[in-house]
Amino acid sequence: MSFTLHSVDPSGARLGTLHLPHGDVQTPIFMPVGTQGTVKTLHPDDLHALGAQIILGNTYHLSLRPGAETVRDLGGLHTLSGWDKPILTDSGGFQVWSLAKLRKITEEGVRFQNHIDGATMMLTPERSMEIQAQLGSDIAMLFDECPPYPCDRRYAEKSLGYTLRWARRCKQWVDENNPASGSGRQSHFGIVQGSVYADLRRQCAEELAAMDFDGYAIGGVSVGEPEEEMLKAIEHSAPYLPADKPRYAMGLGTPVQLLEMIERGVDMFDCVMPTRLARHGIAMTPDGPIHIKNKKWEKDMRPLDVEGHPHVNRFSRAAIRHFFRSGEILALRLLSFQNLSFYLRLMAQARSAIAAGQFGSFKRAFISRYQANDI
Ligand code: PRF
Repeated sequence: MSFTLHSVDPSGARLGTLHLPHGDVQTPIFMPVGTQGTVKTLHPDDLHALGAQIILGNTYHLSLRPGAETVRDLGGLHTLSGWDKPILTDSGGFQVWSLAKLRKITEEGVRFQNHIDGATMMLTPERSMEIQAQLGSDIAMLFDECPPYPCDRRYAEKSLGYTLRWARRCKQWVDENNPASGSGRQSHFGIVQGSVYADLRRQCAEELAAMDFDGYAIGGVSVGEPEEEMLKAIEHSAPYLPADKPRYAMGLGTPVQLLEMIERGVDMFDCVMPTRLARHGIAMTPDGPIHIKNKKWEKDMRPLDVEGHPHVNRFSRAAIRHFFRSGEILALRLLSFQNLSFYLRLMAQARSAIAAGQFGSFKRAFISRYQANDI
């Protein structure tokens, strides 16, 4: 993998290209979440039509079902998912944290009862890297420990110790077992933790940078903290990461938060929000969210978003409301399509604005329209 940084806008926003085994990715980029090998309700051809460049898969879910060895034997995650462009896989620790029961963290790794049949399992840094190698993703995330919010200083230090020592073990596993070089090589991203503590964030960023990974993520954000803390966590991490490597803020956020992060030098994002809100009947548009169940759309012949995709816009708000209220799957599909299309367009617009050196004015214009609430 390599990363080309084309330009940095006066605001700090970066324009780049990631070169990965399954293709190039223009950054800043949003990665639709395909936890189980599918982006919920969408066909890979839909993702192509939306302009998706890279999607995300999950170690935790896929290793439980159908199993990492099974995915490997079925030709890898690209074959299973029918998606031939880049895939990034998360390492599993965060999903264990949010989904599994009876978690116990030790130096060795995390022991837990899985959320499917309650069986006791163990995920370690080595096993996470092995699973991700079997899945065959373009980018594998290191196995980290995400502390909760709020988190006292003592626990944050202890947790950071795990994240840093586990990063070394991940690197060692990769050096010993995954020596393939050249353009088909899997890339590995370190994850900055450290909770709300500026010095811990900096220490983590610097130690990971010294270990020389292909890219770096900022983790432990969007875990219930106020937005101000989230932005501070980025500000306390990003400046200590190498400028010539990609940066990824994990598991966030709202459209406005994405623009704030881009301005702070972040290049990559993922979030379940667009697809999850779709399943709750919320369409995201440049004029703000539309609650499609609302009676006020009952006879509204307009499309959701005049700038949106023709796929969605052949249906009126009234029709989508009817489908949603009737429990029709098409409604979930159309809203998912709309929301991901909106997020991906936002990233494309951000890239154009950065290329023109006008990210700051683009961001202000986007926010004032998005928040005006005059749908
Ligand atoms: N670590 C990992 N995955 C994640 C997170 C993290 O901290 C987050 C936190 N927002 C989302 N996904 N490995």
